[in-house]
Amino acid sequence: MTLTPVADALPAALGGAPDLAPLVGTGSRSAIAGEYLVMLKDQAGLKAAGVDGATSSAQSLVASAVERGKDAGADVHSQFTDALQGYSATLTGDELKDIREDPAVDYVAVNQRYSSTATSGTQKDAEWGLDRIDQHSSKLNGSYYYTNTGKGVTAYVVDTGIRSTHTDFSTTLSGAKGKSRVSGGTSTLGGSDTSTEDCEGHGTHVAGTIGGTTYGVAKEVSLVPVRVLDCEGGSTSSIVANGLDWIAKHHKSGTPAVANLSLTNEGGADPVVEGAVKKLIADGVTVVIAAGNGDASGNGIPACDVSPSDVKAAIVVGASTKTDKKATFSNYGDCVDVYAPGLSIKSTWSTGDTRTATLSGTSMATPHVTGAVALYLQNHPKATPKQVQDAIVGTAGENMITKVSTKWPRRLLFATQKAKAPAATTSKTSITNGTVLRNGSKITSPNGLYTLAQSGKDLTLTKPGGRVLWHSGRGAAWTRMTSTGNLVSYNAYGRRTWSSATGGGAATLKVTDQGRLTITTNSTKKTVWTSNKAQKTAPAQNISGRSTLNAGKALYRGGRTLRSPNGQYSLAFRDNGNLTVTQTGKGVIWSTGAKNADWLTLNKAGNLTLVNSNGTTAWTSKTSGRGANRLRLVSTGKLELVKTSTDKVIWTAR
Ligand SMILES: [Ca+2]
Ligand SMILES: [Ca+2]
Repeated sequence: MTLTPVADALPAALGGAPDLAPLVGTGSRSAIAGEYLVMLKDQAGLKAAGVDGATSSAQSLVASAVERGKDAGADVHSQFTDALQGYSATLTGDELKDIREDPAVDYVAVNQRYSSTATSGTQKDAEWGLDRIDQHSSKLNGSYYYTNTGKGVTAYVVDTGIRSTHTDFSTTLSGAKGKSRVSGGTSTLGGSDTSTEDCEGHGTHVAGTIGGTTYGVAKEVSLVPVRVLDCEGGSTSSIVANGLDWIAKHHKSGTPAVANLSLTNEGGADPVVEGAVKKLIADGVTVVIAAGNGDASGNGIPACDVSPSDVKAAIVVGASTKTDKKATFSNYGDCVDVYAPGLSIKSTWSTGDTRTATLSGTSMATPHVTGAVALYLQNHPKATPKQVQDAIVGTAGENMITKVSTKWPRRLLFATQKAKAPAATTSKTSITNGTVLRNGSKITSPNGLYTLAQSGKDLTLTKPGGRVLWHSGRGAAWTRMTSTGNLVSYNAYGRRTWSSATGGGAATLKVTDQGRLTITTNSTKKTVWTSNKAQKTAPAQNISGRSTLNAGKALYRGGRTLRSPNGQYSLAFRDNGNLTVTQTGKGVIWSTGAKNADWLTLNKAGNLTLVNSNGTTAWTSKTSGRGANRLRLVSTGKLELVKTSTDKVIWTAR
């Protein structure tokens, strides 16, 4: 992206209202509606504006600015950290205003053009289907932004054939005439009808949405026609199965490929076609299938009731409208992995090399997903069909589609693939701004009693013995403290799965000695969020005395142990909650049995107790008021409570 012309056009007079960063380029004829470049001040400017961390690296300054932009609602596309510092984003009017109030922002420029040589770009005047799948917000901005083009990926179009000479398959991204990206293929219609050209139109339309230069999601994908539908769009199970079989033979193992099946058999189960689909998936080809267009009167029915959309290992696609509703005709239900635009979709047509047609159907939704799969496979060429399906489902916007019962999946395709986990925290006890807790890692309270762990299942706070005090309940790949003080869990594709819903400034997450998570602002040290009720404060852990525990001190469950002076015996409060005396070579010689407790302490009253962090006592020596002030493990293996002033033994464990 070239930014230099923008910087030249920066007279101070262009500044908006006081305290708003200038907005430039609004009058340009090549302006892309809703797309902006947010440029940051240089270090001197940041210092003058009193921005926190003004002397940080360009990377971290840009990362914080991006985070603030995202918090304002920006769909961020790319970041610049070299010659210029800033990022590009899709913004609504309100989001733009919020971002212009950021003191770190130097100016905001309207995005005006894209490089034709780059593999990423922004298509102006994109069809609404393309426009919709590059953004989370339902408010369309007229453009389609892409980071990939599907180059090197093969898309098999199992359909009526493809008009290979259509210009949308041969025009390059820079607008020049190139070689058609439609090549090879087969017809399994039988007899003398061996052409892979399209005498119906449907296949050309579908291929255009997958990979046309203007109408396509993946603008440089290779398109291979597998003609199984005749000039009237009809076929049979054996013709379709033969087509799928041909793909399995044609496909080179280990090369990225996807098959588009914008076809359905509303008669129900079809073991022949379903078997061929499963075989193709087992062969490593991702299969994307239309959910189907409802019953005879055009009302959607469960996709699990029709074939082959009942194949779970395939990615099954329902159709959505411009306002994110399920299209009336679209099938729905458990078998629908994702919805994609499928109403009034304009694409290439078979009756001429520049002809187009506008059609509706799950047939039109499916190629949007196939195109998105090609974009994904370009970055992950070795991904299995299962991994591809997980990525498409994981990236899609959850619960976006209305007019579908909330008991069914309601995801909307999101075609941009961009998430990368940020740096992991190096702290053992806290998470600060910009750092994350990754899957499989943990932080612990300073006293060592409480642990916060990130797993694929969720974020979980536990006490010794793995007993859960709190959990987020949402699966995540990592959890991050944002620059504005919001603790957010993300799935592996960068989609938010949970947040503390806090914010307002930099903050720190800690696991406290009282067994709770707290988010405290860095500036005022105010606690803005806690996970659960605080536990009782544990007595300090016994750190002196190799074989003794003094009154007021504690041994933590799973923590430090005592050893007899001769080293033959040890006292441990084990992970499973059992207080035991063990003799070397012989094993356990005394125990309390498993107790629901977190620490062992000799309290001020002289009573040895096992205490639960919720405050209840799980076990006691029943020696209150008898003056015991020290527990000792002697060389005979006896555990004794003594009164140190007289050395009188008050109690002995048996
Ligand atoms: Ca858009
Ligand atoms: Ca599926």
